[in-house]
Amino acid sequence: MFREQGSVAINDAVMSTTRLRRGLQEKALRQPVPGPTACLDMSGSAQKIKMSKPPNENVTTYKLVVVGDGGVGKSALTIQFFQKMFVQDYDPTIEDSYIQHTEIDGKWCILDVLDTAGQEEFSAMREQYMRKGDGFLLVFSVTDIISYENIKNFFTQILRVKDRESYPMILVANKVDLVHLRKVTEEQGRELAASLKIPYIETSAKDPPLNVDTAFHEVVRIIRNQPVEVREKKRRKHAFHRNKCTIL
Ligand SMILES: Nc1nc2c(ncn2[C@@H]2O[C@H](COP(=O)(O)OP(=O)(O)OP(=O)(O)O)[C@@H](O)[C@H]2O)c(=O)[nH]1
Ligand SMILES: [Mg+2]
Repeated sequence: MFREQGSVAINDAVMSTTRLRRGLQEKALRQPVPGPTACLDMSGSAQKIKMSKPPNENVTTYKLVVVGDGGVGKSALTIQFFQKMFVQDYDPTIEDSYIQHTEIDGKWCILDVLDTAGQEEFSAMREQYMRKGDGFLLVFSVTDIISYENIKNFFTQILRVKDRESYPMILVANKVDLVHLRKVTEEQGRELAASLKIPYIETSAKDPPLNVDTAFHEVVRIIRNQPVEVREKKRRKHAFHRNKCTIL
């Protein structure tokens, strides 16, 4: 169903990475947005480096939120996507956010990704981040049947918070490299996705990564493919909140 992108940006500009771990807020890491970005074109037999246009100021920002139970690999996927490395250690997240310019299907955009806490003790924060998301990655681990069963709770909570019957989301079955520990089959994953009417993808955050970029890019595609009236309604709602004045 999914293909890896033919063109993979290898030098995307990480504008800022804010990490909030165990109550400690590290200083935001800021790097200047470089000029033309080199892209490694993996399509065809020969690999070639091509230069893409630098992003202009009018690029759209997509706020993506990664949700799912604790330990399913939300941070590993997010860090693999942004920093191209696999984090072996488990350090439970409170809330981490990453921002990056990137090119998806030939169009530049800003990806603002929120990596959330899966641990139950932080569940009170869920509604707040759900309100902010334009699209969601619902992650479970194929080695953890409970995380698979809990996906429905995340799904219904998002729809309730958004007051919508559907919303841009993708079901992500992570840790598929752990073949011998697998408890949830691909068929079960696809069944769940079909029942929720959202796309399904199998990933591994471990090196070599599988479908990690595709999972994030796919959510952006779903957001971009929303009917115009849904996007317009959202734009008007934002404008209303921006322009709202208080009568004293
Ligand atoms: N083999 C394998 N291990 C993974 C994969 N993804 C994550 N892990 C490991 O699983 C453990 C938990 O991963 P995290 O990414 O920290 O899990 P999380 O979902 O962010 O957990 P919380 O922050 O508590 O919500 C870590 O030891 C990771 O190295 C994967 O695709 N394959
Ligand atoms: Mg985490």
